[in-house]
Amino acid sequence: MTLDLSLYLVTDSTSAILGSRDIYKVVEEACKGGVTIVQYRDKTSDTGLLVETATRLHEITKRYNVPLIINDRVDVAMASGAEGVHLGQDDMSITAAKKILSKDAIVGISASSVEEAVKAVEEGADYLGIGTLFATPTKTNTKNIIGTAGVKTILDSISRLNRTVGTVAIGGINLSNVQRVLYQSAGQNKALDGVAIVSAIIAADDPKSVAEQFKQAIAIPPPFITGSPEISSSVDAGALAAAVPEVVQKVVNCHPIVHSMINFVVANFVANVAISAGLSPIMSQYGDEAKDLAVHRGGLVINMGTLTSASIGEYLKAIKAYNTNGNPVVLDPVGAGATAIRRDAVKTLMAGGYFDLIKGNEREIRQVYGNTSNLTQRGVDSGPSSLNDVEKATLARDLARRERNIVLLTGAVDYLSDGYRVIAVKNGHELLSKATGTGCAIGTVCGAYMAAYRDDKFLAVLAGLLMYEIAAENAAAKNTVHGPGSFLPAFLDEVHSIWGKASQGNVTWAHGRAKIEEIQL
Ligand code: 3NM
Repeated sequence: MTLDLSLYLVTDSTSAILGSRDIYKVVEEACKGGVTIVQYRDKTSDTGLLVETATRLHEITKRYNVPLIINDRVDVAMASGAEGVHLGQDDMSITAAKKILSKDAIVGISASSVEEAVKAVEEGADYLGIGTLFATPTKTNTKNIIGTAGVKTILDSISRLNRTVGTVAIGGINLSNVQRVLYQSAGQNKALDGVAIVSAIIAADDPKSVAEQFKQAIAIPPPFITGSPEISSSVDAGALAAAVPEVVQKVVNCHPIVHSMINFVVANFVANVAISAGLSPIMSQYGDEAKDLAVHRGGLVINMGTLTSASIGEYLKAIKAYNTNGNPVVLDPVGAGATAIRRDAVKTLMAGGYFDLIKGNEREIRQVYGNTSNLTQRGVDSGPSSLNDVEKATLARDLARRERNIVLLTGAVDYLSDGYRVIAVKNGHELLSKATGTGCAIGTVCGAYMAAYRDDKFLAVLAGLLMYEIAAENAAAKNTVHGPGSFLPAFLDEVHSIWGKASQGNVTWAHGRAKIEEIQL
């Protein structure tokens, strides 16, 4: 039997998951639906019952040409004729299991860190069960919750070894996140070979149909992958700048809807910026509304500036709706490092959905990346910078590469990266930092730009940002502007003026204005 790990079913006989269903029936239905390998996992039954159940399961899986793997117990695998074992870190070693089992037996092992994974590959494991990916009620005594970023780190490390090994991720995988998991956890040279699923199939009313839906989902990229982003490590800043006016024209002519779950301090200002920029804003905080809003070709912005105990659940519902419809989502992790609640919120949101763009100041982006030694954030301000230009550019690139998205690190100089290209944007004006809402509105503008210009979301964000910052420069240059109070209305006027020109196909507003340069790292 060939080892196809693409849809790996792990059984669970507990009342919480299997309930009163018949394990044989569930496994047979799952095989009919297309699972490619089955692990019998039962932590409590006596050996006699384990062997009896494994033997009956093996009769079923053989009929579908699906290998059966036994959790933990080499003796049960041998007695039942199963094709292999799955070992935990505290079980018999791979070497010992290989000595006892037949030559072609499959030996897999759980790995939750780079060290465990590398050791397992060196000892000859046939595959690794990498996890725990996301927190899951199915197994609560897990060692590490590693997320897609942790899986990617492990894949990158083992891809450098001179032995290949199969890989599946496990923990909290379901139909709504499986495509994102496969997409975001892919390493530079090695992607997962499959996903391991317990409750999403075992507890399903119709395991066959759910297995079929997994097969379909696994076969195609996630819906939020639009256009054909050209991954190139070098940037022609001049060509990017030249492309911007046409992107702005296309966006304003689309009049895209932008749904901002934004903080209450700035909601009115941000809605006014959006209208002035030719966008169609809605400021709903009600997650269930997203189902209806996400069907339009619009964007969603999650801005956690005034987080409440109810916010996270509402955000997650909305993110799911936009991810499912393939429409862009922006994360603006306002004050991400300021409190323990916000630090946890960032982790929950990142585990709960895909963000096409993460936009934040230096401290926020560092917090999202997890690079927070010597870092405390007081309130929502960025505070003094502790990174130099190269470090900021590197941070933006590394976060974007890890999440497979776009990162905009804002400041006096903004750094924009898609994980490969990095550009510094030196446009804008100091007065933008003297009033609330001016940073938040960038998230809303960029969400709308990505929604309306899908061919290249990196260029879309750059276009939104340049439109915005050139408008700020124009406003600040007016002789009626003396400070933040007079700047804000002038800024809205200038955003509106660029909209007017762009909608007529007049591109002069952008001539010679972009101050962007490629950063070579
Ligand atoms: N092993 P579900 S997590 C069996 O981290 C198991 O090694 C894990 O269940 C690990 O698909 C897990 O229902 C349970 O979330 C996964």
